[in-house]
This record gives sequence, C-alpha cells and structure tokens, in this order.
Amino acid sequence: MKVIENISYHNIYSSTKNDKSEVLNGLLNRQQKKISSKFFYDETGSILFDKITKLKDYYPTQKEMEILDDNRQEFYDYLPSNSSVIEFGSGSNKKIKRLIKSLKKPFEYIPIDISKDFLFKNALHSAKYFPNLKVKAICADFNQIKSIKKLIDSKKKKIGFFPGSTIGNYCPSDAKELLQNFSNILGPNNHLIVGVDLKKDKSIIERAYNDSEGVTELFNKNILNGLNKKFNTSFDSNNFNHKAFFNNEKSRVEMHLVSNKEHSVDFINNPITFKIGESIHTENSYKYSVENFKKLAESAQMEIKKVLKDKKSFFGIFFLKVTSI
Ligand code: AVJ
Repeated sequence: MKVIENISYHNIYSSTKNDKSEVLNGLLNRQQKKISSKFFYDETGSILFDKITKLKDYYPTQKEMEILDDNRQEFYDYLPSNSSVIEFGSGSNKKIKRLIKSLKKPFEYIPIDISKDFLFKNALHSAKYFPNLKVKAICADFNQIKSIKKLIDSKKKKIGFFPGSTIGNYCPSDAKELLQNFSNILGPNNHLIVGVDLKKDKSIIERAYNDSEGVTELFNKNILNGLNKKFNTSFDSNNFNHKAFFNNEKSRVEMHLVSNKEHSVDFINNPITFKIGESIHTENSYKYSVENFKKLAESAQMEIKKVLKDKKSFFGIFFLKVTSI
C-alpha cells in the first residue's frame, strides 16, 4: 500500500453542548417548535443532501460551480500565491478542487470541520488528488480560535473558503459572529471567499426547496429518523408533511414539518404533543442582496473586494478581506 505523506490529522474538538437537552428545549413548551438544521446531516441526510445538489430545481450548487469554472483567471490574478487555504466546513471535494486548481502555488490546504470521519476521509482524498500539496485536517469547532491558530503557520498568507451558502443557515446576528470568528482565525489583510445565495424571484427559490422529485421532502422528514436513531425516540415521519416557503419579510426560506394529525411523541419521558397543522421549524436559508451581504460583512470588520456572479445573478461568490479585528 502506498503511504500518503502529505497529510496530517488533528483532533481538538470537544463537544460541550448537550444535543439531547438542545433538542428537548426546542420541542417542549414552545409556541413554535424547532429542531436545529445541524441534525439533518446524519449518514442518510448527507446522502440526501448530495442528491439535492444534483437536482435540476436546486440551482445553488450548479450556479456556484459555474462561477468557479468561469472565473479561474480572476481567482488566479487576485488571490496571493504561496497561501494557506483554509476551508471552513468540509463539503464534497468538488468546490475546493476547483479553487485550488485556480490558485498560484498554494502552500497548504487546511479543512476544518466538526464531523471527524467525514473530514478525515475527504482530506485524505484531497491529499491523494494533490500529491504536492500539504493537507492539514483539523477537527474543531470554528469558535476554538486559539487552538486552531496554534496549528496554523502565522507567517503565511491565508485564504479562507466558505462555499455553499452555508452562511444562509445562520440568522444575521449569528452570521456576524461567525464571520468575526473567521476574521480572528485568518488575521488582518487575509482573504475570505464566501458563497452566498442571492435574493431573486420567489418562485425560483421556492421551487428549489419543493423539488419535483420530492428529494427535499425526504431530506426534511429524515431529520426525524435521525433523532429516532440518536435519541431512541419514535417520531413517525408519516405524521408530518413537508412545507417550504419564502418568508419575504425576513428574506429567508423556512422549512417546516407540519403535523397532519393530533398526536404525541415521547422524548425521554417528556410527551411532545402536536395539534393538526402545528409545525416544527427545521431550517432557515437566508437569501441576501449584494448590498445586504456587504452590510453584514462590514459589521464583522470585513471589506468586500469583489463579487462574482453567475449569468443569471442567482448566486454570488464574495471576496472579502479582513480589515481590523
Ligand atoms: C446546505 C444549508 C446551503 O440552505 O440551501 C437544501 C441546505 N436545505 N435544501 C440550503 C438545504 C434544503 C442548504 N445549505
């Protein structure tokens, strides 16, 4: 077997938050029941999400790829050579491959994610694919700033990468905090490349979350199967209908699971009761105008240097620079 020498693994993640009490809190005695969208991504959920990214109706992934493919020269010209490329969250390898191929002599690739097995597997794949690139996989939460910085060469230029419009899952105040964490990790004058789904005709957005093949519906309902496995509960996803709509006032897609009958589910000896029509809010996906994303970035001491869009302006890749911290 060939030994892969251009990779190192670091695990500094320690889970402090209690998932069980977080879920219970979201479901018990609340006007609007909710489950955090991080619980979508168990093994089945990750497979379903991967299917979503390939759907005709789900435009964000296609459009972001289009931007990465059509602007290779822009990336090459604008971003510094010999940089450490830090990917926040480790998705499928497709996007980072495109970014790295567009850069001048990247020094190393540092993916950071809390989901260790997935991260290490993807990182190994990248190390094999780019045999001349150093890969340093760090299992950590983005708020473990000090420990992360200890693992990163402070003298190197840095390019942060946060694709997929994952930022859209955070409410504006959390998104600001997240960008500030990235600023702290990257340091002044370094770069952050963020993929952001843009505001557009409501019918196009709503179709992306109500796809004709019903994969998003399965993805939404699967969050309950995930909870059942993790906490030994017995939610029946047949008792819920998928609902996704654009909330114009908040500029976000909301996904809900709407109970189609009056019933109750036991959660560690706490009865969770559902009326007909009562929903569990499972996800927000904020859509930004260029102007509003600019405001968000500036509130986190970052400056927008460049925005690349696809031909239809459905999606934006924002080039940010850390000003001060
Ligand atoms: C991975 C969070 C960007 O919000 O569009 C896809 C997740 N939810 N279909 C998104 C998702 C429903 C996706 N993000």
